[in-house]
Amino acid sequence: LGQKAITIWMTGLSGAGKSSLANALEKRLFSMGRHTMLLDGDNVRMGLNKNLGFEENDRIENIRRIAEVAKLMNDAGLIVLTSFISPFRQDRRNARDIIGESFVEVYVSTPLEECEKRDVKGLYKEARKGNLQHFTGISSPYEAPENPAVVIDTSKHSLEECVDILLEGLEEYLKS
Ligand code: GGZ
Repeated sequence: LGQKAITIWMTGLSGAGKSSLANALEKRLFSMGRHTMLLDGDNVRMGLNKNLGFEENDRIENIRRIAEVAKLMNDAGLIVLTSFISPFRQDRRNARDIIGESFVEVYVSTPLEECEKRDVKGLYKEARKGNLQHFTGISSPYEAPENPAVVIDTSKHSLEECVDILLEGLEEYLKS
């Protein structure tokens, strides 16, 4: 395909803007003639991983399977974008071990306060009320990356600005 097949691994809280960013970035990459595949909750947690929930062991398995799929797709030459909270450092390290050199970590660092204010699906409210167990940021930890390739806070820029920042940060990784 004449492109470097990397996995752009987005991590961040629920509501941080990972999916919107991944979708907008995918569109932009498409317009640049790149071949991509986006993995997110809609196509993975509804299918391949529909037997998994949000307890620690299920999240570990969720991330492991996503990493294995991303690797297969990289091997097929595709640029993969993943959009999962992936809250645990050890799991992201494991994903990096599976995917190898092609793994590029993007930290969507939108603060909890902002994510909770957005509360698009009302999940934070439910978690605060105690109706949702193991909710990341409320009743389950989020471990921020220590050395991500790019950091982007979606509360500080428009979506298109965020894509510009991402593309600039990813430029050296996308160069074939
Ligand atoms: C976190 C949860 C939970 C709990 C349901 N904790 O904002 P959303 O709705 O669309 O994104 C969240 C999504 C997280 O799934 P991931 O596969 O990305 O998580 S992980 O990487 O940690 O395995 C949220 C919804 O699922 N959701 N319950 N308890 N998010």
